[in-house]
This record gives sequence, structure tokens and C-alpha cells, in this order.
Amino acid sequence: MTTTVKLNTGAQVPIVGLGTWKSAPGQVAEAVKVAISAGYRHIDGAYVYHNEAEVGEGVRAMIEDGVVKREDLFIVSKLWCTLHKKSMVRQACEKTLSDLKLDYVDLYLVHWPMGLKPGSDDLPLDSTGQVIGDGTHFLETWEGMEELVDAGLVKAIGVSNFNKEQIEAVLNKPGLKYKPANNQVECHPYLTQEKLINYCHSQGISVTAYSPLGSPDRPWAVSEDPSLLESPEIKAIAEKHKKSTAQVLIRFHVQRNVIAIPKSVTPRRIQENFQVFDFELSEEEMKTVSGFNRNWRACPMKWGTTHKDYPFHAEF
Ligand code: NAP
Ligand code: SBI
Repeated sequence: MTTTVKLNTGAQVPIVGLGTWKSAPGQVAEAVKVAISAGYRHIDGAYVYHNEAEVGEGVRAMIEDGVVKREDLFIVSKLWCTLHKKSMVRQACEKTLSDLKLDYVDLYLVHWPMGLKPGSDDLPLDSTGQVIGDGTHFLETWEGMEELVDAGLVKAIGVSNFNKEQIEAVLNKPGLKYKPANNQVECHPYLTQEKLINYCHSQGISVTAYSPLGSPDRPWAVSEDPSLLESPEIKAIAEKHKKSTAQVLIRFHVQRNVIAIPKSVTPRRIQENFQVFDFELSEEEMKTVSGFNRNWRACPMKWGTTHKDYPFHAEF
């Protein structure tokens, strides 16, 4: 039995979904099948993960085998930064739908508030190693996103990695047609995001926690970085509940009404990460876990710090 979070469109999002960033194309179709068999109904993807065709293969196989119906699944994708011009948004979404072989996605997010130079590089960099912007503002991109809803290509639209001020800019946009339904941001006990979550929830915007396990397979990890999965304190709480550290890390979000999307391509872990509905962290344990906050980001997007719309200079 999975629980859901209600979007401002009325749709229900399963509170635990499968992440797919870094999931190898040769492994992700099987991961999706294992996840759906284990009870997942929510898959998080993106154009920039370069595996959407294989994610779609897994989804289709489960629909064709009669395990699930399309309408029982919640499929998410994201518009990449090099496709922010209003004139490019529809084509970008159509590419994702054609790779997934689906007629619509349930939620389509602006992946970052930063528009980047169009072209074949996902992260076009200048000689200083910083991203090259495209001069767009995300309010222009948002108009392209709204057109996708009207065209029936997406059921809901949202944002990702937007700070409070950037969300406010969208909400205050003259002529705004659809409010964002979701903000997907990094969130875990080392980056608890209390203020941003409270703000989003106060505006009727749901929040999805990415990198809920601290993204140990992120390509830029160094040994000095903190490791959530190896935290003795979180491990101790897990042992009390006869659960794994990963399960406590995921349950932390469930109890805050925050959606979590742990990634795994390991069948045993995919199943484990979904077994989070049969125990409860006490109020005191929730407080203890929240107290581990150290404003540490697994995904600081350090190549974007000089971009005019870099989201992480603000406090939240
Ligand atoms: P994550 O889910 O925090 O961690 C994934 C890592 O944890 C993988 O190395 C995985 O290994 C391992 N793992 C999974 N379950 C485990 C368990 N039960 N025990 C031990 N290790 C376990 O990291 P993430 O991929 O960065 O974040 C999750 C998803 O969020 C992404 O895949 C993506 O869909 C989304 N995301 C979005 C953004 C954004 O900008 N919007 C940014 C980052 C991530 P194996 O796979 O080898 O099992
Ligand atoms: C990529 F494919 C390349 C870089 C990169 O950096 C930040 C984190 C991110 C992202 O933007 N969304 C992810 O899931 N990972 C990513 C992805």
C-alpha cells in the first residue's frame, strides 16, 4: 500500500518513485520492471539522463504484460537547460515522449532555472569551466511549458532546483496560466530544506526530494564528502526499527509529505527502498534526523555559479 501526495491539478503522486539518473541504458529497463513488480507506480526520468528509451521499454513491457495500466503510472520527465527557448520546448517534450513511446507524461519539470547555449553539449562550458547561458529567462520557458498542458502532451508542469525567489517570480508572472505543481530539489538529512518545503507547501506546490540517499554514485564524489548511508546515528535509528539506513532516509520524507525518488539498479535495493510503509519514526526521531542538517549539497552544480539564474546563492 503506497501513499500519495495530491498535486494542485488534483492528480495523486505516489510518494516513493524510482530515480533513473546514472542508471545505465543496459540496466534501467530491468530496474523499471523490478520496481513496478515491487509496487512502484512513479518513475522519475529526464532527457539529460540519456536513457529514456530504455525507461520506456521497461514501462511498456509491464503494460503489455498486463501488470499495470498506463493510467496507474506516474511518469516524470524534465526539460533540459539547453532547450529553454520558448520555441524549443515543444520539440524537446516530443523527443522525450517519442523515446518513452508514450502519449503523455504525468509531470514535466523545468530541470534547472538556468537556460544554457543550445547545441549538442548538455553542459556547454567557457574557458573558465563555467556554463554558457542562452540569455533566456525561465519565465519565457514557463510559457512554453504551459503550452504543453494545453496540447495534452503533459498532465502537469513544475520546476526543479528553483529557489523561493524564482518560484515567486513564476507565481507573480503577469498572465500566468498554470502554477507549478511541484518543485523537485535535493533533500535529505544533510540538506533538510525546511524553509523551502514550508514555502512550497504554503503555495500548494508539492516537493520532491532528489538524491534522498545522498547520491553516493554521483560522478564528482570525493572521499572527504559526508556519507548518509554510512552515518552511525542514522544506522542506530534503523537498527531500532529493524530497517535499513536507506529505508530510514526514505521514510524521513514520507513523514514530511515530501515525495522521494531513490535511484537503484539493484533488484534487492529497489525492493528494499519501497518497504517504507510498515514502520514509523517517532516525533523525537524525526527531530533527531532533522538535526543532522549541515546544508551540504551532493549536486551543487558548481559549473553554474556565475550564471545569472544560479539558484543556490540564496539562503533558500
Ligand atoms: P540517490 O537515490 O540518493 O542514491 C543512489 C545511489 O544509492 C546509487 O549508487 C544506488 O546504487 C545506491 N542505493 C540505492 N538504494 C540503496 C540501498 N538500499 N542501500 C545502499 N545503497 C543504495 O541518488 P540520485 O540518483 O542522485 O537521486 C535519485 C534520483 O533523483 C535520480 O536518479 C534522479 O531521478 C533524481 N535527481 C534529480 C536531480 C534534479 O536536478 N532534478 C538531481 C539529482 C537526482 P545502485 O543503483 O548501484 O543500487
Ligand atoms: C546530468 F546528466 C549531468 C549533470 C548533472 O549535474 C547535476 C545533477 C544532475 C541533474 O541535473 N539532474 C540529475 O538527476 N543529475 C545532472 C545530470
